[in-house]
Amino acid sequence: MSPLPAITIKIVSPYLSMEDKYKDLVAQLKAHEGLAAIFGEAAADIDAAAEPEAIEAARVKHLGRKSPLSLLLRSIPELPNEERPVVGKYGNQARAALEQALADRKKQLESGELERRLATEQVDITLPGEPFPQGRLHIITQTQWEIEDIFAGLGYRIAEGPEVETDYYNFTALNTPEGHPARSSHDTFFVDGDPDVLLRTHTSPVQIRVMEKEQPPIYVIMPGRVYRRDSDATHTPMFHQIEGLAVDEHITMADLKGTLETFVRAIFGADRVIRLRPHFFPFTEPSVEVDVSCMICGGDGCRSCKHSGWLEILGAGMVDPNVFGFVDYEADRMQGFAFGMGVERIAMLKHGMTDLRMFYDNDLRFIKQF
Ligand code: 2NM
Repeated sequence: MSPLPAITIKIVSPYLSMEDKYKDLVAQLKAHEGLAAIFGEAAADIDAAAEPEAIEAARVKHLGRKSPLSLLLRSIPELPNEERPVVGKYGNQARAALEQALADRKKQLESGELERRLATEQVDITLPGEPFPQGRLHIITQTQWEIEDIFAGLGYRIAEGPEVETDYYNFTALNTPEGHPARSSHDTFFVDGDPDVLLRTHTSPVQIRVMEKEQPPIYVIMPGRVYRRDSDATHTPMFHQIEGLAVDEHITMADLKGTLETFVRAIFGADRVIRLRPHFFPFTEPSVEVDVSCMICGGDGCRSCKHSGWLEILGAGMVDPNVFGFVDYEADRMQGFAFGMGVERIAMLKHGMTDLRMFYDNDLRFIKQF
């Protein structure tokens, strides 16, 4: 395809000579030979003036105190009777016309530089404009979406819920009894000092809300912001979690393990392996912590994995029958697994980061790398 031709913009402003511009006056001035000659000479100088200095010189020469026109006008009282009205009338008209012409010419010259450029330079309006700075998704959003895509591919739906929760959804229905350390104001942000209203400390309350509304089979993941009273190199008071829940009649721990292995290989690479270690969570029984073989040293041991070859990446377990009791599921017919992970931690491991706080410094040198 041949390029579009450049579009040329020309502004044409033809210069009207004094003779053309003051046709009528020139005709009338013929009534007085001297006056016609004076005007003709002045007009020729103005037409010829090509810079501001020449205009000023023409003004002094033709309108100054000692100019022929001024002298003629001043001599009116001494003129013969028949000449006086003619010179008086047309002389003043000639002076006004010359003053006007000088001003016009000056203005025209001042815009001359622009005129010259407009006449000689081309403006190609088909050239691309200044590019806008392009934004991007924050690395946490990118990572969250990547995790969501993997589970969407396994048939999971996404569920969301409120960040301001009640004690019931955040703790009680999750089998976290009163007096449990997680419930203390040491770890939890309470809203307006109300012990019943708080910022959710995990996205698990959304799972309770989903189970209250829907019957199994249930396959959902819950991404979102969560809040804990913690702040150092590995903890920020707000962070992102993705939890998952699968409830059906014959779900086993083998399903959990296979699901998590599939997930881990999708996000960290096909040659990763996982290991499950016994753990405790109030809402699952049994509970496990899940490690992935270190993707930095391949499992041989390095600084990132503290020379163990393993990195902890999530918590999981089989949903405690007590939790099913809170949502009126038939606990003896239903089985399910649940898991939870921190999006920041996954992003840090994927990108070899060491300080969690970089996510929220909003330093563009960091943000733009992803
Ligand atoms: C985790 C680890 C293990 C979990 C359990 C449930 C529910 F609602 F089914 F009981 N929600 N989330 C769970 C289990 C979360 O996060 C580290």
